[in-house]
Amino acid sequence: MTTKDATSNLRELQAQAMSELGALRDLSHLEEWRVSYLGRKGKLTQTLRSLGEIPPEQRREAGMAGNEAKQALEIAYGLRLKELEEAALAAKLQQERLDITLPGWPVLSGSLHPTTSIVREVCAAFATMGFQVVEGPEVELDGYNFEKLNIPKDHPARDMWNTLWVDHTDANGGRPMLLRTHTSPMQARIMEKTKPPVRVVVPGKCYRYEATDATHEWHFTQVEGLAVDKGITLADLKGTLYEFARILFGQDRKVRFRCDYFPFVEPGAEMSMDCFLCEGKGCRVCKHTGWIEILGAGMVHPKVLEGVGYDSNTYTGFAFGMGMERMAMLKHGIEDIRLFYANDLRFLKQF
Ligand code: 2NL
Repeated sequence: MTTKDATSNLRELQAQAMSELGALRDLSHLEEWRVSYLGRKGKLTQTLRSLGEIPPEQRREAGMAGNEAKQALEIAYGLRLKELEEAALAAKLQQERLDITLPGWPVLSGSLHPTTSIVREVCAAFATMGFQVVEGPEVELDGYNFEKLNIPKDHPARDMWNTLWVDHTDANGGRPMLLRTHTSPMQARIMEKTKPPVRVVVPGKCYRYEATDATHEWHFTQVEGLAVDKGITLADLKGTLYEFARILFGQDRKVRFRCDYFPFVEPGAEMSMDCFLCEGKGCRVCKHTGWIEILGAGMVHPKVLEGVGYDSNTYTGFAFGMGMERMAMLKHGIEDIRLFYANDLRFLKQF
């Protein structure tokens, strides 16, 4: 091979390589190109190696052309590599593009159980009239649930509360325990610990050993209230509970008190309000009477006051109690109390 032939071969090889390089479209083809020209067994490398066959004194021209070709291809390769890498990155970015103008996934939010909501509403209504909110134990002593509330053992009044007794008498000196049938025992506890004036409402779960139907549950939620001070009269009871009915069911409400019996009050009464739906004309909610019974109340029995250490000649008080599920049923038009604790989301999601 003459140096002239080798030189023209190298120029041709360089031109061919350059034109192929320009036509390449991606990095894997570029790598193939590099191996095929600049690799250890590549065309350029082999051609350069073959220059050794030319006698040394004639080699100069071909050697220069070889160096030129190698340098030119290496530089062109570097530039092309950078170009294709940038193009690949741009394509990847385009493909993985995040459209931040798309709306996000909605965050699912829960809601309060209807019992929780109504307890809060009722307590807030009494709080505006100066009542404190207090909670007490659900497992109670017979002494607080019954005896201190003027309901002695073996008295027929006990039949008003079918009681769930707890097999737990050893831990407290043999005194019988039960699941509280109302939240009144906490009020007795408060009176024992506090001097009048006392104004409290006590919300909480209560339990009765009863068959379940559309209007009765064996567990339910009650709010009871108590106010004791010098000079408290039945007028205070009526005014306070009237205001309560107006806060919860609307400013136009009327209320009606009729005698009722609860062993811990004297006199005792039940309070009704005119139907908030038909305004007294008669409808399904008020069972066509125009009136809805919402709570029981009365003046605290002197025996109850004496039992917690108050002087019943100095102090008087009123107390009241109401069922929260019943209140929520009225407000929302719920027809079956068993829906409250069935854990059916179709029911719960409506609140
Ligand atoms: C009802 C009736 C009532 C009371 C609860 C009470 C508590 C003490 C003293 C006197 Cl410590 N009374 N509570 C009084 C009258 C009625 O609830 O039908 N509740 C659903």
